[in-house]
Amino acid sequence: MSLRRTQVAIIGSGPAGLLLGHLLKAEGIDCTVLERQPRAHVESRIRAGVLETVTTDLMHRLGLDERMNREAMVEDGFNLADGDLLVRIDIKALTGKTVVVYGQTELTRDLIAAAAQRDLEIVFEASDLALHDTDSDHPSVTYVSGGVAHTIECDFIAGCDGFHGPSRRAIPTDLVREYSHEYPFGWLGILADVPPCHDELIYANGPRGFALASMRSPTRSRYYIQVPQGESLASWSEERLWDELEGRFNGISHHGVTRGPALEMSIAPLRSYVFETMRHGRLFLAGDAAHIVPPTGAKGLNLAASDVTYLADALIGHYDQRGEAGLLDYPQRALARIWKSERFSWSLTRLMHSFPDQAPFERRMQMAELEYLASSQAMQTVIAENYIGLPL
Ligand code: RFL
Ligand code: PHB
Repeated sequence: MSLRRTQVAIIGSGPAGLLLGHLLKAEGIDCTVLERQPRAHVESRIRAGVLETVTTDLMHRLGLDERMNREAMVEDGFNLADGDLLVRIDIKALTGKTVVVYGQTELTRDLIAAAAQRDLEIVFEASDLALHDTDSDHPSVTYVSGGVAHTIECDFIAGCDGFHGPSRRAIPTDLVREYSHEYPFGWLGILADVPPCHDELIYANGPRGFALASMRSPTRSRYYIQVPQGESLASWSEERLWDELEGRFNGISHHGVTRGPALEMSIAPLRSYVFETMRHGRLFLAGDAAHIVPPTGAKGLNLAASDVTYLADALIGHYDQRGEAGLLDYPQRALARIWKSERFSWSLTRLMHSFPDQAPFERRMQMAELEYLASSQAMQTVIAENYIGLPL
């Protein structure tokens, strides 16, 4: 049994936990990151690809942007398609800003690699983690590592443990409100070392549902297609998936789909979810622990980044003796941005997917909306300013 103290115990080494740990450490605040999975598992999870400036700004602020500056692909625009209609949203012309393609995997690797140099402790393979006395002045976290039981006493706990972690569940149910919406489909993704079919992302709808052509680099592609809820990966051979992608993108993309062996294939469910509140005493939730957006619109990781920007400000303010207002206001500040991103992700999901019970009228509404979008700069600006990320 080991007992020690830190100022902030951070649960989870996803983007939220890692960014928060580095932000606090840079201000001399002592913290420890506790992660259930092995390092190799965390570093190889394939997830997000598109980063807003809210996320890239954090990497600049931390001085951990060297590889990102070199390797990230700057995107001046992206495309929305339906059948043969391809509408380019020129985000740079419409907003003056851009997004970048830099995989969550790469961001995570950069943050983990820098931890040792900056004395940020990350305990991987921390099992049986439990939170204690979160509503008191002396919260603590217990876990098991290397067969030894550990207790960390702290001032604050940051629950950055994703949708399935224990932090959210440590808040009494009579104090919370959950808002949840499930979609009747998931995304089947494939990653392959083949050149992208188009220079910019294409989100496509059509009679066969949604498909997304994305990328990680000029030689690595990431594609997704809509599959029914509960679909098994076993029913999709690589061959079948490439056939489907060719059918979807060969007519509208500049270069056409290039096939190649899958580096990864997986299915992710789609849901919208918000947990209010994000604070209980000295426990604060951030990122997927408190909210989920469907990946249409690429907001999940970027919301984790905005949450921890607010939370780091609040904790730094507390330790700088600037008072508790930041900590008390944290949920309200974070949720204001979260709900707007929830709205955007939900509306883009609704516009771009085939719903099993969709009436012909609703399908025509999708087509009419995209045709209107094609001719209206005002509509394009609405999409563009949401895509680059609303101001902090
Ligand atoms: P994470 O990344 O889920 O990290 C949580 C961490 O907590 C650990 N954990 C525990 N640790 C200790 N004890 C326990 N009991 C624990 N239980 C869990 C987990 O092992 C994990 O390491 O949450 P975080 O940090 O909030 O980050 C959120 C993002 O990962 C997520 O929102 C994005 O990946 C969402 N997302 C996208 N977001 C974007 O901004 N742009 C995109 O282009 C984008 N594309 C995507 C996506 C998510 C996808 N999937 C798979 C859901 C594409 C897909 C397909
Ligand atoms: C990705 O490249 O993984 C990606 C891009 C855009 C999204 C979702 C995922 O909206």
